[in-house]
Amino acid sequence: MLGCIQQRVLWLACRMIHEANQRSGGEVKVGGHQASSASMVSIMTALWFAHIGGEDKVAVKPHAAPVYHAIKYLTGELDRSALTTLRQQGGLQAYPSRTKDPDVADYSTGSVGLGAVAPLFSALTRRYLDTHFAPRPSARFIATVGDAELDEGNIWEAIADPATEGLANFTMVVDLNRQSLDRVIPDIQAVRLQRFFADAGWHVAEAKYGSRLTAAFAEPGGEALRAHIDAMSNEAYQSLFALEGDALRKKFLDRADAAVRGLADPLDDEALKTLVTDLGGHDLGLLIDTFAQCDAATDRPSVVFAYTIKGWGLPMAGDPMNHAALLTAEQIADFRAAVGLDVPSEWDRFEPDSPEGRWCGSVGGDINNLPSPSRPILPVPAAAGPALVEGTVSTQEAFGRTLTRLGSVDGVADRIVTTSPDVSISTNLGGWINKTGVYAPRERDDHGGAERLLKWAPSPSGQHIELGISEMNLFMLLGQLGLSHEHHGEQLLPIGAVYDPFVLRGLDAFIYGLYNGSRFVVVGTPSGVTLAPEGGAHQSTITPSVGAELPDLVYSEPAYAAEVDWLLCDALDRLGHPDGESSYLRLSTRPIDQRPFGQVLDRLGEVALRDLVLAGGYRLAEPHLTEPGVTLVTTGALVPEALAAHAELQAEGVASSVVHLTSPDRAFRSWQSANDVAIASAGRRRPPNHLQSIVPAEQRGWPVVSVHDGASHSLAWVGSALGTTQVCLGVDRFGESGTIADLYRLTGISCDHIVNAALMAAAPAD
Ligand SMILES: Cc1ncc(C[n+]2csc(CCOP(=O)(O)OP(=O)(O)O)c2C)c(N)n1
Ligand SMILES: [Mg+2]
Repeated sequence: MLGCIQQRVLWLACRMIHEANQRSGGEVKVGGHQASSASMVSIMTALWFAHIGGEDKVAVKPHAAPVYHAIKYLTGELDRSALTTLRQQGGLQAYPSRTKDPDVADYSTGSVGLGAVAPLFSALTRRYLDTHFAPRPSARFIATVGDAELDEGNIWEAIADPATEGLANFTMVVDLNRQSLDRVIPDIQAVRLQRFFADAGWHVAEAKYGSRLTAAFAEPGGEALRAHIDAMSNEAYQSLFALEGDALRKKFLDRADAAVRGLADPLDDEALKTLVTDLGGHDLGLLIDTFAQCDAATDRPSVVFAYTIKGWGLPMAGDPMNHAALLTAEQIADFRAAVGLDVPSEWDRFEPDSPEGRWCGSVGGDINNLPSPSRPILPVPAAAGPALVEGTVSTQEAFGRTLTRLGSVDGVADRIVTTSPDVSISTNLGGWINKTGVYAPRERDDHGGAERLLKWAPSPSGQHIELGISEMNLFMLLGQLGLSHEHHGEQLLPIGAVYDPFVLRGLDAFIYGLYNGSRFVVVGTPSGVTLAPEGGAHQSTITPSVGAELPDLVYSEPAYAAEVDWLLCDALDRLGHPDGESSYLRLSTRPIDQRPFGQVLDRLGEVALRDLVLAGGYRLAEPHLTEPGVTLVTTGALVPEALAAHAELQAEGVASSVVHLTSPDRAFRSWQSANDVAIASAGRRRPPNHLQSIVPAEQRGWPVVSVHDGASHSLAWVGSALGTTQVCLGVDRFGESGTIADLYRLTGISCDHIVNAALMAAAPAD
C-alpha cells in the first residue's frame, strides 16, 4: 500500500512540475526538479505515511518541494486547485515556504545547508522551553537533506557545537544519491562523512542496500557481490541506471570475479537491473525500521545515510545531467498510464474507501498543519529605567544595563533568552548573565574565573545560551528561538549579541531567519572604526546597509543611553505584534557625554522625544543664527563629532543644525511610504516623511552634510528626502589600528572634515 502511495506521490510531483513548465510563455525557464524529487520520494513517503505524528517537525530538502505538496494534497491539507499553481505568483513556491505556501512548511528551505540544521536548533529551543516552562508534548525534529548539502560548513559548525549535544529527538536523513547539481560526486566518501557524525557523538544509521540485495548477499557468492558493488566508482555505479539489457550486464560485470558472474548469470536482464539497483533509500520497510532505530537512540542525535537514485523510477534515473531535466510530454503520458490514470483522473486523490485512501485520510487527520495563532503581546515597558541625562556612557554599556533591568520586569524577564558566539562578556551581557545564569540542560561546574566576578554556573534555569565562535550558529539559533511560539506554543524574546563586523559572517543564516518569519533582536557591537585600536579586521563599515535593506528588520543606531533603552524595549515589544518585525541595534564602546541629550529632553519632554527616537530621529542641536546654513545629519557614535562641528560652524558664523537619526532605516522608510503611489492612489493619507517633519520648512533647502561611522552611501538618501543637495562623509576604506581621532581623520569623518564639507556645501555656487 505504501508502495502504491509513493508511486502516486512521485506522479503528482512530476505532473505538477510538468504543468508549471507547460504554462511557461517562454519568457524564462520555469524549472522544477523532477530528479531531485524522485530521489526523496521513498524517504518522504516513509516519513509522512509511517513515521511522523502531529507534533513532529520536518525540514524538506529544497528541491523536493513538489513531493511535500503531493503528500499534503493526498492527506487532504492542500486543495487540488493548488497543484496547478507551482512556481506561479500566489501559488506553490519553488522551495518549501513557512510563510507563503498554503500547506505551511515547518521550515522554509532553499539555501542548501540551512534547512539541514534548522530543526536541530528547533530541538534545542524545545529543550530550553521544557526546562523553563511546563514540558511540551514530546516531539521529533527531522531534516531531509541532499548529500551535496553536506558540503556546507554551517552543518558541521552546528553539529560540533556543545549546545546541540544530546538532542536525541533530532534526526537528519541524508538523500545519498551521489549527485549534486553539476555532477556525479566522484568520491563522496560516505564512510568519512559518517565518521564525522560519529565523532561528534551522533548515532549513525545506514539504509544502503534494499532487501533484494541483502537477500542476495546471503546466498553463495553474495559476499563477492557486495564487495564488487562497494568497489565500483560512483560514476560507474550511477551509469547502470541509464543502461538496459546486455549493455547493463556488460558494464556491471566489468572486472567482476567468477562468484559474481555465477550469481548474475541465471538472472534475466530485467531481474539483474532490479537487483543491482536495489538501494536502501527506496526500500520503504527498511527506511521505516531505520527511523525507528533512530528513535531508540535516546541519548544523542541521529543521522541516516539513505542510498538513493536521483531520478528514481523515471527515465532520467542516474543520468549525470538530470538535475534540471524534465520529462517530455510523451514520457508524462507513459507515466500516467503506468500509474493507472487517464487525463480526466490524473490529478485525483485515492478513492476514499480504498486502502490507500483510508490511510491518507487517517494520517492526514494527525499530521496536517493548522495555522498558528498570533503571538501574545507581552507587557514590555516603554523604558527599563530613568533616562540618563549626565555622565559618560557608551551604547554598549547602556545595552547591558537595560537588559539587566529588564531582568526584573514581571512577565518579560522569564521570556528573554540571550545568546552569543563566545562574545558575551565583550558585548556586555555580563550583568544579565550574572543575574540569570548560563543555560545547560544539566547542572555544570561554575567557571566564573579566579575572582568569581561572573556567575557562569550553567544550569537548566539559565537564560543565556552560549555558543562556540560560529556566527552561522548564532543566527540559526536566533531564527529558531524566534519561531518558538509558532513551533512550540511559547513566546520567547530572543536577543543575540555579536561583534558587528561578524554579522556578515552569519548573514545567510540571518536572512534565513527573517525569511522564515522569525522574530528576534540582534545587537551588533562594537561597530565601525570607532573601535579604533582593534584595527581594520574588526571595524565594520557596510553593516548599516544590511540592517536598512533587509526586509522584516528594523535597524537602529542610537548614541545615548536612554535611546538604547527605548529602542530595545520597543524592539522586544514589536516581536509580538502582528505587524511587528525583528530588530538590529548597531552599538559602540565609545563613551559619550549624555548632557546634550538631557538638554533635548528638557526641551521636548520624555514622551515626545521617545516618539521621535522610535520614529527615526530628532533635532539634537538648533541653529543659533537666522541666515541659511547647513543641516548636519548623523547617527550613533559620530554624534559628538557632529555637535563639535556644529559649535565650530556657529563660531565661524555659519548656521547649522544637527539631526540625529536614531534609526536611519525608519526615517528612510517613512520617506519611501510618503512617496508610495499605491497609498496615494488609494486615497489614504500618506504618512509624514519623518525627516521633513523634524526639519522646519525654512531649513529644508539647506545643504546636508551626512556623516556616519559606516559607508558614506548608507545615509546618501537624506538630501533627496529633504529635497536638497548633500555631501556624504563616511568610511569607504578598510580601517587600521589607531586612536579614535586617528581613525576619524584617516577615514574622513572627523570634526574638521565635517566643518570643511559644510563650508563647501554652504558656499554659494560659482
Ligand atoms: C547555498 C546554496 N548554494 C547553491 C545552491 C544551488 N544548488 C541548488 S541544488 C544544488 C545541488 C544539490 O545537490 P544535493 O543536495 O545532493 O541535492 P539533489 O538534487 O542531488 O537531491 C545546488 C548547488 C543553493 N540552492 N544554495
Ligand atoms: Mg545529491
